[in-house]
Amino acid sequence: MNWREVNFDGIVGPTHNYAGLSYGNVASAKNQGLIANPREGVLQGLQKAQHLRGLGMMQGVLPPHDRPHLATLRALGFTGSDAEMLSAAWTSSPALVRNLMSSATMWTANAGTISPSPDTTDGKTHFTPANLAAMYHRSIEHETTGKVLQAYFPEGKHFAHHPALPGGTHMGDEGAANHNRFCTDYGHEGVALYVYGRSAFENATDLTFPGRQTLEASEAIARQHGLKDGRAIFVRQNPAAINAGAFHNDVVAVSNKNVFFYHENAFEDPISLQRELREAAPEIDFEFVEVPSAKVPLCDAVASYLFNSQLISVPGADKMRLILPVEVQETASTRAYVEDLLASNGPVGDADFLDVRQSMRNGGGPACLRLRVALSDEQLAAMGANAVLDDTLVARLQDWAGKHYRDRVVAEDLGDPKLMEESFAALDELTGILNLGSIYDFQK
Ligand code: SUG
Repeated sequence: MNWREVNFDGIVGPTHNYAGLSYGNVASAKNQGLIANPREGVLQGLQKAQHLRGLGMMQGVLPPHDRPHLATLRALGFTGSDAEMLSAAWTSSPALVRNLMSSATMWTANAGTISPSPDTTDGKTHFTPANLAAMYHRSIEHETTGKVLQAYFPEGKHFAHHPALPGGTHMGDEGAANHNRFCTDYGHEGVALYVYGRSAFENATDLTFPGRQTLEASEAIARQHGLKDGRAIFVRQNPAAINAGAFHNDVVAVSNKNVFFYHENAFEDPISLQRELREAAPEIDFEFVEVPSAKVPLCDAVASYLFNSQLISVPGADKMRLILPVEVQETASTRAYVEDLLASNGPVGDADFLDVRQSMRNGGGPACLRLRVALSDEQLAAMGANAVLDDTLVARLQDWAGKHYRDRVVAEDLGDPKLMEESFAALDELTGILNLGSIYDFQK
């Protein structure tokens, strides 16, 4: 049976803006207050997806969530019509509204953790939406994410769904951004590497920025997904990397199949980690590409997002390919490193540099924008919704964005009921295009 890894990219939402909401995320803080262009953002995302399709990859999309999040407004005691609630909230706390208007659901690497069926004891693919408890604006995502994932991958013979972990920041879980799956091929049994920032019940005095993911949360995910014995490894992210702005591990590391591409400072003891991985999965012929600080200082890795790239196996190609943000080309150390890497006759043979600047300014590179799902032919056929891109769907999405999206959103717009109405109209039409049914609160 044929297997492939499908990338599901988050569609940039109509309220995309730069509110500086993510403490510890260098780009989010630096770009607070910039004028955002949601229409350009959505088109940049679709262009990236088209680029991957052009290489022969299968590519899906995930919808933005409804913002403002009316359920949260109601839960916080606001009453009346949607517009009345928004206006009252804006008067009471513009900061609250900024959080409830965020388009952060575009970064679908944080949507959830997925354990493909070859790795689990019951032979099903397991999904847990991430609770994203560390950041208020993201903690409101998991319920809708769960609904979307269930619509795409119906519970039953092939797919099993779990609710997001309870327990707030103690059980902080940021999804696939802190999870790597190694394997020989997508349909073979893999080994999972969970990367956490701190322990739930200890005070991490070595962290200046939040360690969003806890060890206990990672263990709970592995447990509830029923991973096969000995096939889950847990490692702490180097506190130095978190303190330098690597708020998720995928800012300093990326993997595909047997290859692990990471910064020297991503983990405290990479040699032990390599040994552990080899011992856990002796059948996998691991290739570790460790990037030394002497060539790429950690600050350049964080600023350029060298590691927040997609490392992909293009059908028919001998070597893997990196999909990088253009910022890597614009940073001297990372540009030179990629040139050396391609010339080194290692596992990576090609690199493409793409413009996803609307997302990058909020700390979201190519890898943040996608959720990977390994699927067999049979599983692919069992999918619901209409979310795997073909030329027709891409054209419809481009038209849809052109029709509904603004090319300018600033902080003052976020309390404007007109932006809310436009956004809801866009999402209402999108659920029809993606054949999703009614998944949003405003559709009730
Ligand atoms: O959670 N930025 C996101 C970026 C997520 C990137 N994802 C991965 N690394 N996988 C975050 O910090 C900024 C929103 C703002 O400031 O308006 C934001 O939420």
